[in-house]
Amino acid sequence: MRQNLKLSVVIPCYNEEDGVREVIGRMPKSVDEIVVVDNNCTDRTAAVATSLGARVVAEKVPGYGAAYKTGLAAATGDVIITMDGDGTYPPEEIDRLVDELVAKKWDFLSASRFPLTDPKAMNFTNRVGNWVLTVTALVLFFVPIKDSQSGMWVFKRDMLKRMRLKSDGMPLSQEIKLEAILRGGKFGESHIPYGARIGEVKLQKWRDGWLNLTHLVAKRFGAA
Ligand SMILES: Nc1nc2c(ncn2[C@@H]2O[C@H](COP(=O)(O)OP(=O)(O)OP(=O)(O)O)[C@@H](O)[C@H]2O)c(=O)[nH]1
Ligand SMILES: [Mg+2]
Repeated sequence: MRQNLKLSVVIPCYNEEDGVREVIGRMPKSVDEIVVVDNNCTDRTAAVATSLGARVVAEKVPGYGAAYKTGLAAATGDVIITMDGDGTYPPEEIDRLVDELVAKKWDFLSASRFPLTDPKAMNFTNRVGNWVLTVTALVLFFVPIKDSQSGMWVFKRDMLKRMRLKSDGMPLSQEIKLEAILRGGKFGESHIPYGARIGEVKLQKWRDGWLNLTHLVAKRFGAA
Protein backbone atom coordinates (compact mmCIF):
# COMPACT_ATOMS: atom_id res chain seq x y z
CA MET A 1 0.00 0.00 0.00
CA ARG A 2 1.40 3.38 -0.97
CA GLN A 3 -0.39 6.70 -0.46
CA ASN A 4 -3.48 4.61 0.33
CA LEU A 5 -3.25 3.11 -3.15
CA LYS A 6 -3.21 -0.63 -3.58
CA LEU A 7 -0.46 -1.63 -6.03
CA SER A 8 -0.72 -4.69 -8.32
CA VAL A 9 2.14 -5.90 -10.47
CA VAL A 10 1.29 -8.05 -13.51
CA ILE A 11 3.99 -10.23 -15.10
CA PRO A 12 3.27 -12.26 -18.27
CA CYS A 13 5.46 -15.36 -18.49
CA TYR A 14 6.35 -17.92 -21.08
CA ASN A 15 8.96 -20.18 -19.45
CA GLU A 16 10.65 -17.64 -17.18
CA GLU A 17 11.43 -19.69 -14.05
CA ASP A 18 14.80 -18.01 -13.49
CA GLY A 19 13.70 -14.54 -14.54
CA VAL A 20 10.52 -14.49 -12.49
CA ARG A 21 12.41 -15.58 -9.36
CA GLU A 22 14.70 -12.60 -9.75
CA VAL A 23 11.89 -10.15 -10.61
CA ILE A 24 9.71 -11.15 -7.63
CA GLY A 25 12.76 -11.12 -5.35
CA ARG A 26 13.43 -7.49 -6.29
CA MET A 27 9.85 -6.26 -5.61
CA PRO A 28 9.55 -3.34 -3.17
CA LYS A 29 7.49 -3.78 0.02
CA SER A 30 4.87 -1.33 -1.24
CA VAL A 31 3.58 -3.86 -3.78
CA ASP A 32 0.39 -5.47 -2.49
CA GLU A 33 -0.28 -8.07 -5.16
CA ILE A 34 1.78 -9.86 -7.80
CA VAL A 35 -0.14 -11.55 -10.63
CA VAL A 36 1.94 -13.92 -12.76
CA VAL A 37 0.35 -15.12 -15.99
CA ASP A 38 1.32 -18.67 -16.88
CA ASN A 39 1.12 -18.66 -20.69
CA ASN A 40 1.52 -22.42 -21.35
CA CYS A 41 4.80 -22.63 -19.44
CA THR A 42 6.47 -26.02 -19.57
CA ASP A 43 9.04 -25.16 -16.89
CA ARG A 44 8.64 -24.35 -13.17
CA THR A 45 7.51 -20.72 -13.61
CA ALA A 46 4.14 -21.29 -11.87
CA ALA A 47 5.63 -23.24 -8.95
CA VAL A 48 8.40 -20.68 -8.41
CA ALA A 49 5.97 -17.73 -8.58
CA THR A 50 3.51 -19.37 -6.17
CA SER A 51 6.27 -20.22 -3.69
CA LEU A 52 7.34 -16.56 -3.68
CA GLY A 53 3.83 -15.33 -2.87
CA ALA A 54 2.51 -14.42 -6.32
CA ARG A 55 -0.97 -15.28 -7.55
CA VAL A 56 -0.70 -17.35 -10.72
CA VAL A 57 -3.40 -17.16 -13.38
CA ALA A 58 -3.32 -19.37 -16.45
CA GLU A 59 -3.88 -18.24 -20.03
CA LYS A 60 -3.94 -20.92 -22.71
CA VAL A 61 -4.11 -18.63 -25.74
CA PRO A 62 -0.44 -18.11 -26.61
CA GLY A 63 0.98 -14.61 -26.88
CA TYR A 64 2.08 -11.54 -24.97
CA GLY A 65 -1.23 -9.73 -25.53
CA ALA A 66 -3.42 -12.69 -24.58
CA ALA A 67 -1.34 -13.16 -21.41
CA TYR A 68 -1.64 -9.46 -20.53
CA LYS A 69 -5.39 -9.20 -21.12
CA THR A 70 -5.96 -12.05 -18.64
CA GLY A 71 -3.44 -10.73 -16.11
CA LEU A 72 -4.73 -7.16 -16.19
CA ALA A 73 -8.32 -8.36 -15.73
CA ALA A 74 -7.22 -10.39 -12.69
CA ALA A 75 -5.43 -7.48 -10.98
CA THR A 76 -7.36 -5.83 -8.13
CA GLY A 77 -5.15 -2.83 -7.25
CA ASP A 78 -5.86 0.87 -7.74
CA VAL A 79 -2.64 1.16 -9.73
CA ILE A 80 -1.34 -1.56 -12.06
CA ILE A 81 2.35 -1.92 -12.84
CA THR A 82 3.65 -4.26 -15.55
CA MET A 83 6.96 -5.81 -16.50
CA ASP A 84 8.47 -8.78 -18.31
CA GLY A 85 9.37 -11.85 -16.27
CA ASP A 86 12.98 -11.66 -17.44
CA GLY A 87 14.69 -9.15 -15.13
CA THR A 88 15.03 -6.42 -17.77
CA TYR A 89 12.71 -3.84 -16.18
CA PRO A 90 13.53 -2.47 -12.70
CA PRO A 91 11.09 -3.26 -9.84
CA GLU A 92 13.20 -0.84 -7.74
CA GLU A 93 11.73 2.05 -9.75
CA ILE A 94 8.08 1.23 -8.92
CA ASP A 95 7.75 3.59 -5.93
CA ARG A 96 9.24 6.52 -7.83
CA LEU A 97 7.05 5.90 -10.88
CA VAL A 98 3.85 5.62 -8.81
CA ASP A 99 4.77 8.88 -7.05
CA GLU A 100 5.29 10.53 -10.43
CA LEU A 101 1.94 9.23 -11.78
CA VAL A 102 0.17 10.65 -8.71
CA ALA A 103 2.09 13.95 -8.55
CA LYS A 104 1.56 14.72 -12.23
CA LYS A 105 -2.05 13.50 -12.15
CA TRP A 106 -1.40 11.18 -15.08
CA ASP A 107 -3.66 8.24 -15.88
CA PHE A 108 -0.98 6.25 -17.66
CA LEU A 109 2.79 6.33 -17.34
CA SER A 110 5.02 4.40 -19.71
CA ALA A 111 8.59 3.77 -18.59
CA SER A 112 11.00 4.72 -21.35
CA ARG A 113 14.16 2.69 -21.90
CA PHE A 114 15.77 5.27 -24.18
CA PRO A 115 18.45 6.53 -24.03
CA LEU A 116 19.72 3.11 -22.86
CA THR A 117 21.67 3.24 -19.59
CA ASP A 118 23.37 -0.04 -20.50
CA PRO A 119 23.99 -0.23 -24.26
CA LYS A 120 24.67 -3.98 -23.94
CA ALA A 121 21.07 -4.58 -22.77
CA MET A 122 19.68 -4.31 -26.32
CA ASN A 123 21.22 -5.48 -29.57
CA PHE A 124 21.55 -3.28 -32.64
CA THR A 125 18.68 -4.79 -34.67
CA ASN A 126 16.26 -4.47 -31.75
CA ARG A 127 17.29 -0.83 -31.30
CA VAL A 128 16.66 -0.11 -34.98
CA GLY A 129 13.33 -2.00 -34.82
CA ASN A 130 12.24 0.01 -31.78
CA TRP A 131 13.17 3.25 -33.52
CA VAL A 132 11.26 2.35 -36.71
CA LEU A 133 8.13 1.42 -34.75
CA THR A 134 8.25 4.53 -32.58
CA VAL A 135 8.72 6.83 -35.60
CA THR A 136 5.89 5.04 -37.44
CA ALA A 137 3.57 5.54 -34.44
CA LEU A 138 4.52 9.24 -34.39
CA VAL A 139 3.86 9.68 -38.11
CA LEU A 140 0.57 7.74 -38.15
CA PHE A 141 -0.94 8.94 -34.88
CA PHE A 142 1.00 12.12 -34.15
CA VAL A 143 1.69 10.94 -30.60
CA PRO A 144 4.81 12.06 -28.72
CA ILE A 145 5.99 8.64 -27.47
CA LYS A 146 9.73 8.03 -27.04
CA ASP A 147 9.50 4.27 -26.48
CA SER A 148 6.42 2.76 -28.13
CA GLN A 149 7.51 -0.81 -27.27
CA SER A 150 8.26 -0.44 -23.56
CA GLY A 151 6.76 -3.27 -21.51
CA MET A 152 6.71 -1.34 -18.21
CA TRP A 153 3.54 0.63 -17.62
CA VAL A 154 2.13 2.22 -14.46
CA PHE A 155 -1.51 3.16 -14.74
CA LYS A 156 -4.76 3.66 -12.87
CA ARG A 157 -6.88 0.52 -13.04
CA ASP A 158 -9.86 2.69 -14.04
CA MET A 159 -8.16 3.07 -17.44
CA LEU A 160 -8.96 -0.58 -18.23
CA LYS A 161 -12.63 0.37 -18.68
CA ARG A 162 -11.67 3.03 -21.22
CA MET A 163 -9.12 1.22 -23.36
CA ARG A 164 -10.09 -1.36 -25.98
CA LEU A 165 -7.34 -3.95 -26.01
CA LYS A 166 -7.57 -6.45 -28.83
CA SER A 167 -4.14 -7.80 -29.74
CA ASP A 168 -3.14 -11.26 -28.51
CA GLY A 169 0.46 -10.75 -29.56
CA MET A 170 3.34 -8.30 -29.15
CA PRO A 171 1.34 -5.36 -30.65
CA LEU A 172 -0.47 -5.08 -27.30
CA SER A 173 2.42 -2.97 -26.02
CA GLN A 174 1.93 -0.20 -28.59
CA GLU A 175 -1.85 -0.71 -28.57
CA ILE A 176 -2.20 -0.02 -24.85
CA LYS A 177 -0.23 3.25 -25.08
CA LEU A 178 -2.15 4.44 -28.13
CA GLU A 179 -5.46 3.49 -26.50
CA ALA A 180 -4.54 5.35 -23.31
CA ILE A 181 -3.83 8.49 -25.34
CA LEU A 182 -6.61 8.20 -27.94
CA ARG A 183 -9.26 7.56 -25.23
CA GLY A 184 -8.29 10.81 -23.53
CA GLY A 185 -6.09 9.56 -20.70
CA LYS A 186 -3.36 11.85 -19.36
CA PHE A 187 -0.20 10.12 -20.61
CA GLY A 188 3.45 10.63 -19.80
CA GLU A 189 6.79 8.84 -19.93
CA SER A 190 9.55 8.50 -17.37
CA HIS A 191 13.05 7.18 -17.97
CA ILE A 192 14.15 3.89 -16.39
CA PRO A 193 17.33 1.82 -16.57
CA TYR A 194 16.85 -1.32 -18.69
CA GLY A 195 19.01 -4.41 -18.14
CA ALA A 196 20.04 -7.55 -19.96
CA ARG A 197 17.63 -10.46 -20.07
CA ILE A 198 17.80 -13.57 -17.90
CA GLY A 199 16.79 -16.77 -19.72
CA GLU A 200 16.02 -17.58 -23.32
CA VAL A 201 14.91 -14.90 -25.83
CA LYS A 202 11.21 -15.33 -26.73
CA LEU A 203 10.88 -12.41 -29.12
CA GLN A 204 11.02 -13.44 -32.80
CA LYS A 205 12.43 -10.10 -33.82
CA TRP A 206 11.78 -10.09 -37.58
CA ARG A 207 8.33 -11.67 -37.38
CA ASP A 208 7.22 -9.65 -34.33
CA GLY A 209 8.68 -6.42 -35.74
CA TRP A 210 6.74 -6.88 -38.97
CA LEU A 211 3.51 -7.79 -37.12
CA ASN A 212 3.86 -4.68 -34.96
CA LEU A 213 4.40 -2.48 -38.01
CA THR A 214 1.35 -3.86 -39.84
CA HIS A 215 -0.68 -3.52 -36.63
CA LEU A 216 0.13 0.21 -36.46
CA VAL A 217 -1.05 0.72 -40.04
CA ALA A 218 -4.17 -1.41 -39.51
CA LYS A 219 -5.04 0.45 -36.30
CA ARG A 220 -4.57 3.80 -37.99
CA PHE A 221 -7.11 2.85 -40.64
CA GLY A 222 -9.56 1.28 -38.18
CA ALA A 223 -8.82 -2.30 -39.10
CA ALA A 224 -7.29 -3.41 -35.78
N1 LIG B 1 7.33 -13.47 -26.84
C1 LIG B 1 6.40 -13.95 -26.04
N2 LIG B 1 6.42 -13.57 -24.75
C2 LIG B 1 5.49 -14.05 -23.94
C3 LIG B 1 4.47 -14.91 -24.40
N3 LIG B 1 3.68 -15.19 -23.36
C4 LIG B 1 4.15 -14.55 -22.33
N4 LIG B 1 5.28 -13.86 -22.64
C5 LIG B 1 6.11 -13.05 -21.74
O1 LIG B 1 6.09 -11.68 -22.14
C6 LIG B 1 7.29 -11.04 -21.74
C7 LIG B 1 7.88 -10.32 -22.94
O2 LIG B 1 8.51 -11.21 -23.82
P1 LIG B 1 10.07 -11.09 -24.15
O3 LIG B 1 10.48 -12.36 -24.80
O4 LIG B 1 10.82 -10.71 -22.92
O5 LIG B 1 10.10 -9.95 -25.23
P2 LIG B 1 11.04 -8.71 -25.33
O6 LIG B 1 11.18 -8.08 -24.02
O7 LIG B 1 10.52 -7.88 -26.44
O8 LIG B 1 12.41 -9.34 -25.80
P3 LIG B 1 13.74 -9.70 -24.96
O9 LIG B 1 14.72 -8.70 -25.44
O10 LIG B 1 14.07 -11.09 -25.37
O11 LIG B 1 13.45 -9.57 -23.51
C8 LIG B 1 8.18 -12.13 -21.12
O12 LIG B 1 8.02 -12.09 -19.73
C9 LIG B 1 7.60 -13.40 -21.72
O13 LIG B 1 7.83 -14.54 -20.94
C10 LIG B 1 4.47 -15.32 -25.76
O14 LIG B 1 3.64 -16.08 -26.23
N5 LIG B 1 5.44 -14.79 -26.54
MG1 LIG C 1 11.77 -8.93 -22.26
